[in-house]
Amino acid sequence: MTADLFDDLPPSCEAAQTLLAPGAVLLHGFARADDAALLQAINAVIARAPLRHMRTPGGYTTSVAMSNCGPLGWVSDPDGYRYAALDPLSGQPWPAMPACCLDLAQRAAAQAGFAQFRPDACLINEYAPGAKLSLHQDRDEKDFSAPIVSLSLGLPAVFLFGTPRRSERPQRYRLSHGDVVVWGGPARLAYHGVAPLADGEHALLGRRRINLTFRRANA
Ligand code: MD3
Ligand code: FE
Repeated sequence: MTADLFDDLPPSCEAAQTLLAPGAVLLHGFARADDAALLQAINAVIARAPLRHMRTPGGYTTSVAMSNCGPLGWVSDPDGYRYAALDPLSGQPWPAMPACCLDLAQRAAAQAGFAQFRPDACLINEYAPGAKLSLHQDRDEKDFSAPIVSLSLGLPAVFLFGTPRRSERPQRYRLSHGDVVVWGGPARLAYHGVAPLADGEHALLGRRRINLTFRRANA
């Protein structure tokens, strides 16, 4: 059992938040109270749209297993990256975004100053020990004025957060179970990635980390 800094806060107290960089707000433990409901909703999504390792245009396969919910889903294959309305595995629309997930994303965005956030895509990333995400920008969306909201569940990860210039060395942050980050404004096009996941055992999720990113893909 890990001691948690925020277990002692009275229920009426707002959870702590940290400005990581201009436009990047970390809401510590924002989703912890809802973790079981969120996991149940995610499990229902991935029962219909299974997590899968995607092919990349460069000829690799992602070490992270991915799926999506919502009107659009982010997909990668040898032809490139794009948002698609149909799951290429099933030919069916992606499962709807669960209400508890959408609600969480909108509450977090509002807390960070984006009261009008209406995500139309939610990418689900599952990390087993050793899985990683190389430094990249998220720029397949049409309108960069909308933020991206990320939700971390399960094992903690070392998140690499750079700048809009790939050459600048990224800062490292730990993202823990229940943390939510809103990436908007000047942080929206920052390079970012995830270091190889360290092995461990999480009480609710077991030997893995799940990250959801809520996005506005179409303008
Ligand atoms: C900063 N996912 O799916 S979440 C991704 O933990 C992705 O699975 C990581 O990067 C993960 O594209 C990181 C944090 C995150 C997400 C999107 C961002 C940070 C971001 C977009 C712009 C800047
Ligand atoms: Fe990303």
